[in-house]
Amino acid sequence: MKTIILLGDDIFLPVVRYYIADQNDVLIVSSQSATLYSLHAFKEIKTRYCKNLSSRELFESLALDETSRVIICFAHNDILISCHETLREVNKDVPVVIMGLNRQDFKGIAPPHNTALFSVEHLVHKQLESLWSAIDNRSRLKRLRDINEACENILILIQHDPDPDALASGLALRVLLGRNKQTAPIATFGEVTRSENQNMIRLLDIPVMQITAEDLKKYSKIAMVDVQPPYFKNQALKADIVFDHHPVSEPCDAEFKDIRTACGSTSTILGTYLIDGNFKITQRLATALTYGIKSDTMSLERDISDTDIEVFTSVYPLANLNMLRQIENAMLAYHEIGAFVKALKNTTVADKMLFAWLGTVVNDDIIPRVADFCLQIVGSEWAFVTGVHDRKVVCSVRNVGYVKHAGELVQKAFGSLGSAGGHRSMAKAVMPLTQFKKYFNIKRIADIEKEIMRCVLTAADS
Ligand SMILES: [Mn+2]
Repeated sequence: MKTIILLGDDIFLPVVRYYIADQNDVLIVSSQSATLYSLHAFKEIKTRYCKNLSSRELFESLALDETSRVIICFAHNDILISCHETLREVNKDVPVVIMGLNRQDFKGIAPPHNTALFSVEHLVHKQLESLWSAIDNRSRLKRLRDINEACENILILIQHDPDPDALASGLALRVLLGRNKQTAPIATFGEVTRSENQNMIRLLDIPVMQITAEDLKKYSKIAMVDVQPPYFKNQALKADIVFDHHPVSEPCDAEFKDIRTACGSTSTILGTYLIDGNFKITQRLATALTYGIKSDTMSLERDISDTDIEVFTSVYPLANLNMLRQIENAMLAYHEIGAFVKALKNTTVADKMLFAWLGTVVNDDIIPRVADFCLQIVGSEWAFVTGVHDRKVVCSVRNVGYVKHAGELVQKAFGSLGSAGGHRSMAKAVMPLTQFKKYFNIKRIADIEKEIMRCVLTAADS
């Protein structure tokens, strides 16, 4: 294949020189004899001097066809345009890459399907950004290691009913710390209730220890993943290490913290450390991370960032997809089906907003699951599912993503009553039951739903 490079400016020489090293039939055309002279050392490269790189005669003499390739390199917009136009007058079929320094150089060029634009600025910018963030991650990793080295054991604490993202993050953190089940156990104050999550624990061998506040004394440090200290309000816990993607409700003074709300999962955040730190990602870890990211982002459909996609793309090919299917193929337990039935009997739709009431629930984990489900009901762009759990009113919110910001709406509606916030399409409000009843002067808990609706509709209107 013949490659012709029209070298308008010397500045591109180092860029193309690396490229042509592995091409076999290259002709470099330049209007600067000094440039061509500098290429004489490379015997295999053919060169040609041409005073006017936009001239019709030049392109006619090159005998181009669709099997050739042309790279046009200019640092000036006007010459780039005239060179490309003349080339296209002579030959419409040859594939062309136009190389400029920055995007400004492409102004006024409407590339046909077989012309592509490439700016050095874009390449460098993208590459540098990713290098800086890799360095950032490695520096943080070093700090993490320093903390880690100074202690005997670390407890990895996750939420009360751990979900796949928390389990995968726990496993990833243990790998980052270079520890095992004994010196860095994953623990919860609650228990794993969902059958998918129990499957994940069994198939990927991620045991979760059930602990009490008493047990905490046995550990030199506490790391929290996918959760932050305010979650454990009653226990007044202090964390030494925090990795999370949930919004910060109260700042915490952990020795090490990495909280990125732009990420769709905590698995994503830990995944970047594994990748940038060149850790070996085993099939087991890759399967866990893939499932962690998938389940928190509804298979990359909800509240994701470029980082989520990058990490997912790295771990997915390493994962055991058969095992993933086995984990996901979980059934609903009978008591869980009850919550769905109850929700469907108690729905109200107003302004494409679906409200469902679950009453008192045994596990608060069922509330977001019902909310996910309700969003599939025709005509609903929003789902607000409310239940009472542990003397708190919990309202789980989902939306289709192209409407108002869920976190902001929930904050506006319930911010003064408890903790309220979240992402673009998923959010949550947790409000103490006693204060809620007092504030709205409610006697029966069945009247809570009415007030939830009123608050939401008022906030949505303002
Ligand atoms: Mn999560």
